[in-house]
Formats: sequence, C-alpha cells, structure tokens
Amino acid sequence: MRLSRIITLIHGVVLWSLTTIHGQINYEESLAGSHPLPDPLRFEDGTAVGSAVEWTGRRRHELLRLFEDCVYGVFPPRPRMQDFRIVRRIPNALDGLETRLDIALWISPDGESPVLRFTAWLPADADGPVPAFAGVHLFDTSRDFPSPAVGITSESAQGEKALWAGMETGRAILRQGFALISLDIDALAPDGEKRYRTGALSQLRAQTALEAGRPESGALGVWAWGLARVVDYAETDPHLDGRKVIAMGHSRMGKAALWAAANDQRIAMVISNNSGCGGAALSRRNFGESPAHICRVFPYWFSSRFSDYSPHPETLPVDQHQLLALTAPRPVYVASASEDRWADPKGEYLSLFHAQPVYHLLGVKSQLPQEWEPVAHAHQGPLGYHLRNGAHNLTTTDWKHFLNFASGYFRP
Ligand code: GTR
Repeated sequence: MRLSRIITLIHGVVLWSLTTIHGQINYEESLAGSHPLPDPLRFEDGTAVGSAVEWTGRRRHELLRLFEDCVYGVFPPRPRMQDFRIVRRIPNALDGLETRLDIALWISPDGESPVLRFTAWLPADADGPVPAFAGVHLFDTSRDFPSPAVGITSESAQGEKALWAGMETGRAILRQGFALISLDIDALAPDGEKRYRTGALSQLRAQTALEAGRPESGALGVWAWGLARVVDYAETDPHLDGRKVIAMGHSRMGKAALWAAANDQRIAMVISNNSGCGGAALSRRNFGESPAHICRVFPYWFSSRFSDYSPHPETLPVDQHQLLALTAPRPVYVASASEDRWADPKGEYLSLFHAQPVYHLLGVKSQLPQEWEPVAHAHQGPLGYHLRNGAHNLTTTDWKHFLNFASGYFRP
C-alpha cells in the first residue's frame, strides 16, 4: 500500500473516532455559516484604526490581550535570568555538512532542571551568521540526522523510505545555508493535561505572579514561549542570525508558531503547516474541527476561558485572521492539504486573505485572490500559501515551497 494511502487511512480512523465521540462534524460547505468576522482595523470601542502608528501603538496590543484572555492565556514573560549551555557538540556530522549542537536552558540559579532543550544543525561551511528554521518537534532529535519531512508522531508508520526523504530534505535545507532548530517538548511542556505545567510553567510561576484575574497560558503558549527563547539564544550565537529566525510548525506546533510570532516581533517570518483550529483556520466557520471539539479533547492547550466561547465561536471578540495580522508586516506563510478537511483548508486560506488589510496599512502590497478553490499552485508572497494534494502531514513538497519562500527573503 502506498505511504500516502496509509497516512490517509490512519488520519481517517482518528477523525472517525473523534466524530463518534463528539457528535457530528460538518464537512458541507453550504453549512459552514457566514458569521461576519471581527475587523482587525477597528478598536474595541468601534472607532477605526486610521494609521500604522495607531495599529502598532494601540490596536496590536488590544488584540494581543484579547487573544491572551480569550484563546491562549497570558504569554509567559522572558525569565529574569537565562543560562544557555551547549551540552553536546558534534562537528562534521552528516558527512561534514553540518555541526550539531544540543542546547539546554536553565532559568534559576538553584540548579533546578532545564526548562528547554533544543537541537541546532548548523551548515558547516557558512561564511557568516545564517538564518534558521525553528520549530517545536520539527524533527526527531533522537536521531543523528535531521529528518524534517517526517511527521514525528506517525514516523513508525512511514518507514525507511520516508525517513530517507526526510533526511534528504534536511540536507537540502542545510545546503541552501539555513540552520534547522528543533525544540523538545518534554522539558518545556509535555503534551498532556496533567503534565504540561510540570516544565517551564512551574518554574516561571515561582518567579512571576500572574496579573490578578488573567488566565494562565495553556500548553500552546508555553511551546510558543520556547520559540521566543530560541531567538534569545540565536542572538548570542555568532553562527546564527538572530534577526532571521523563522518560526514554523506542523499541526499543533503550527498553532504554537503563529502565537509565538504574534507575541515576539523579533521572529522574522512564520510558517504554519496544516495548523487548523486554533491555528490559521477561522473559528467562526463551521467546518472540520471546531473550537467546541478542540476544547473537549485538548482544553489544556488554551486559556481556560476559550471553553466559555467555544460552543458559540461567533461570540469570540477575535478570530484567527487577526492572529495572522499580528505578524504584520513580517512575512507569513500558510500551508494546507487538500484531504485535511479536519483542519479546514478553506478556512486557513480565508484567514490569510482577511489578514491582508493590516498588511496593506503597513505598506505591504499583498493581493491574494478572494477565491480559494483555484489555488492549486503556491503563492510566493508577500503572504505565502499553498494547497498541497494529499493528507495532513509535513512533506518534502511542503518544505520545497517553504524553502523557496524563505530564500526569497533571507538568501544566506
Ligand atoms: C489533532 C487536533 C488538531 C491538530 C492535530 C495535530 O488531533 O485535533 O487540532 O493539532 O491533532 O497536532 O496533529
């Protein structure tokens, strides 16, 4: 059986069980609804945002706070003290193509465990600081080589052929002069309702009290916070260009990448692959996974208040096009897959489309077509999008588009 067929089958079984447990999920475009979207360029008091200064100085903050309160929880602060240590260095790995660094971050002087571990693969022959793709669980760091095109959770189902393809993708990325950085989630925020607070959050809580009445970050926010810490690291390592860190992620980590870029304006570009509900997809569209479903299965990813809105997403004061707009004027890329109806590919596209007015206000001339259907090819900017044929996955084809897009901005 072909690999893509196996992946489609596994995904189908997962979706079937979710549908059975949680009731009907809509896949009918005519029933997707047409709730009006909140306007990114209107303050909460109804007045219009008239200038770039008003956006940057006030509206941006207003929206960030609403996303914190209603969707993701308060973005954790930068720690008072940060101690990055290279715990392992392997020069000349991958046939001399790269140097591998395993790095850990401590944030308290009393020897508590690190709050973050990540692996960086640096192109060995770079002349100066290089741009980097950084993502949570971007590839399997237990292996000696980067295999970024292989979905980690389904790796065993994909076999050696896919691993080889992933490794070749890793080589291609390094050869083009980009570094690859992958964050582990175990120290940061393990992906489980009872465990996600055991990592960074527990140490951060001991350092800084949460403002009264505001909701604590869910797991997505802690993963996103980890990406911001990687930028801190990149600013100190002469091999990396701290002004060219690309936050990217697949699926739940695509959601985290978008939230990271919204908060940390040092992140130079963001790429979300098949990020769906709580990521690029519009919450108000009733298609595929809905806020109500995601709050039942993964409540701990979000602010506790997201569940109050989730049965009626049209009551949310924000929607996900405004999340993408928070990255403006920096480049953003959204990728969908044709069979990934759970993630609502059309909702992901429309979100990008409706983020454009903010980009326009900030002087970025993006002209995506309103129609999603004919978009079979990639839009390479200034806002990027592609719809890949096939199932929910991060593939070599996706990476080719991302590499093209990133090279257009940051050719090393
Ligand atoms: C699914 C979840 C999606 C997506 C995906 C993943 O179960 O419903 O929102 O995040 O997991 O991360 O693989």
